[in-house]
Amino acid sequence: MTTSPQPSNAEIDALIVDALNHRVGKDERAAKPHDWYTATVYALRDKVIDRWMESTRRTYAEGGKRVYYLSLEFLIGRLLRDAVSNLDLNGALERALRSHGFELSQLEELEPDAALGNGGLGRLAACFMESLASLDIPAYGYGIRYVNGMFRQRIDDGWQVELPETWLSHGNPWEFDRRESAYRVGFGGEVVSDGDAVRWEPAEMVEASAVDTPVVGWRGKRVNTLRLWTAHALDPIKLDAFNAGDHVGALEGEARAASLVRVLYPADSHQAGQELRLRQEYFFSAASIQDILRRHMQHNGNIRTLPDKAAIQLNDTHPAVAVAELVRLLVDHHGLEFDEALDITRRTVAYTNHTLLPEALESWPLPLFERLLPRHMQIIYAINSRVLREARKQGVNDAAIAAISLIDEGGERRVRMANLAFTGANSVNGVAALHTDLMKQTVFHDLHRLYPKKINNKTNGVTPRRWLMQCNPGLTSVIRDAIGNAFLDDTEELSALNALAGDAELGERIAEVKRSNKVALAAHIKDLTGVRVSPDALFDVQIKRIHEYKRQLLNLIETVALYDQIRSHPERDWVPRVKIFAGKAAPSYHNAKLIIKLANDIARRVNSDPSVAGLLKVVFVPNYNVTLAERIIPAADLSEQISTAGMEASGTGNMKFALNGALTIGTLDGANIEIKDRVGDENIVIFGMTADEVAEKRANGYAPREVIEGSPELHQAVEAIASGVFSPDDEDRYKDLMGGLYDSDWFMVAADFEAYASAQREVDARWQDTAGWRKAAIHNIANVGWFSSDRTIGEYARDIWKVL
Ligand code: DL6
Repeated sequence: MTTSPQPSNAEIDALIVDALNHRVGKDERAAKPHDWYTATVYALRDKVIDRWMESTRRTYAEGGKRVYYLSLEFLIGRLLRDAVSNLDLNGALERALRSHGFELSQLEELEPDAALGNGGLGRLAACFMESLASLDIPAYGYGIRYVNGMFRQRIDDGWQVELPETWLSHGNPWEFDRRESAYRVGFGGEVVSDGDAVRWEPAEMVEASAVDTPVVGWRGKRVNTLRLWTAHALDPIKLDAFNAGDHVGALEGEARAASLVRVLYPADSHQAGQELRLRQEYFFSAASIQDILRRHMQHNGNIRTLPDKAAIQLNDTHPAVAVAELVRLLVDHHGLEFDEALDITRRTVAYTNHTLLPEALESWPLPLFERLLPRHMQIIYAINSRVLREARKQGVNDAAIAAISLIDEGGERRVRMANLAFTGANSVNGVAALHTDLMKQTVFHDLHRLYPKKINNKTNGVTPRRWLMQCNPGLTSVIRDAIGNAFLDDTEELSALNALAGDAELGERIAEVKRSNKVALAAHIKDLTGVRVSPDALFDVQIKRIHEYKRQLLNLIETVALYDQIRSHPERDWVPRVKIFAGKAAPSYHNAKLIIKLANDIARRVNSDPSVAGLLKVVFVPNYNVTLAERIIPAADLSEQISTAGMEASGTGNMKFALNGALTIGTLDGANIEIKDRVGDENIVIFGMTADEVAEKRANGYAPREVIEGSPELHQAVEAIASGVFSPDDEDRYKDLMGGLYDSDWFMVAADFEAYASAQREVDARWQDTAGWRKAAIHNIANVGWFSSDRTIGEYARDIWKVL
């Protein structure tokens, strides 16, 4: 690899001024801060482009295998700091901007968050893209360039209000419009027999055209491409209609195409169900597969070598239709026999599962699927008949055959996308050890018996560049002073800190950094919510999507119980706490929205009660996104990872907090288990039922009413909420929500309450032992280097893609 020399300060300065003058079109005196921001990105982009071209040339010259990561979501957040830091241009850029009266940090604030994802799944895709480039693996990410990404959340009188996110309103200097890389994508129509061959004649066509964003790896080693598709009508304006006075009808095709890329569906854990969603899934899958085949044929000329040159990873089932699309193109366009086409597809495609929640497993009504994608329906039937034939040959019983089938025949017939992805892939992976085991035992039980070698585990990871070095430069610098720089290139080198965990001076320095991060967060919270919080209190944080299985409700009920306890026993030595919540609820998820309102109602009451002043504050920080996470995580003391065991596939926030020195209070769920194994039992606070115990309790009849009534603390808190103590303006507001706990409590809030409350008191005791807490924080930082997405991607690369 050849690397371009680092530019001097003068060169960077000249690049920025040149970009300002010639690309933004502004004179230095007239330029506004946003113009300087845009010019800075352009200047930096030029440096990125050099390496991008170099990487592309090298990939072509080496002729190796490429990785293609298909994901409906890429939650990339801001890109400026990422690029500056990975190219090691912080110093030069800061000096150049200062000479014009700007701080880099000030310009960074002008960059909108690219919120092209809902949460964990989309953020994982973004971390993976960065790690792929950092590990020098030639890779493309494929997704959709949504005009409106994840909605902006405003809190009005405690309620979530959804507003459109307009991240493109000032243009996007990071992206490159590639109108020449365009493909046709069809919908509907019919399948026509043509001798031995069949031909799909779609009723409707749109054009997918590529918009590329460079993804810079650590130390600029490689720059890969994130290729997002946008949509156009083939005939953007029907002139005859326009001339005949039908001005709206003339533009209908373009509007219809634009609707495909207009919005990201804001539901992360239940399937959206609408036709537009299936259209989006097919649109981006079809464009991506065409692009992959075009590149393969251009450079290799032989379709049969595809599995040696391409590894296609499906991020959940959203791109599962790509299996049928690849088979279709191999058979209908490249003239292969069906079985060979399926074999090539299987050797090329792999699938990652991210959830076991039944409501999140995608399936489509068969009539809808058949109407929209008639040829793909035929192909799915053909795959299904082969899979079921194989199952019968192995003596699989009828119940298992029904579970394996790609078509759900129970009730309205539906196409099961997880079964399509499973049977069309050579590898099916879960995202944490427990999740992978549960996949084998539950949703894929019968498919796993038929294909016992497919399921494997790849525990998630996060990029340490964004989630340590960039978001927490203070901590990074203290660690460098303590153990040197090796951890910058291999996060597992953080383990050298273990030997220093008892070093009081190091503990003090890390605590100082934490405090200054808390001071900064406190100021931000004051700006956003008007609430004043003390940086000397324990910052207890639960930030993530609002979902009943993540159990923000357990945290809130315990907050109310704590509030009652402090008022009843003011004489006790309470640990001052700030309870920090943030997260978005899917707009149609009633209980999740009510939980946001409850957090805000509790906050209003607690924060205005002088009897707990200085001891308890509650804040709900609006509009949770990547940038907000980057501010909150470095300032957290306690990380709440309290999902019902067996329900959180992995979690990645849990890894980010531990890496920044927060202690976890958590259940034995998802990757918490692996975090516990690495940081050690004494450096994490684990409570509650295991996944097996949850399953057993559900199976054997669980009586939450008895549990609630048998626990005075819980009973009092639940009754206070139910009776309107926190909602005097509408006393019945939480009656049904609390009633649900008495009647069914599917998420085991009551069952885990006592254990959770006593775990919180254990946290208090640990916090009061300042030296012990600091030591535990250091052991957390030291032992979670394994959760780097570099390690995860290394495993995918070796075990699944075979590119390392
Ligand atoms: O694998 C990334 C992430 C996990 O860490 C979370 O535990 C899991 O909930 C999340 N899943 C989703 C929605 N899945 N679907 N479909 O975001 O994936």
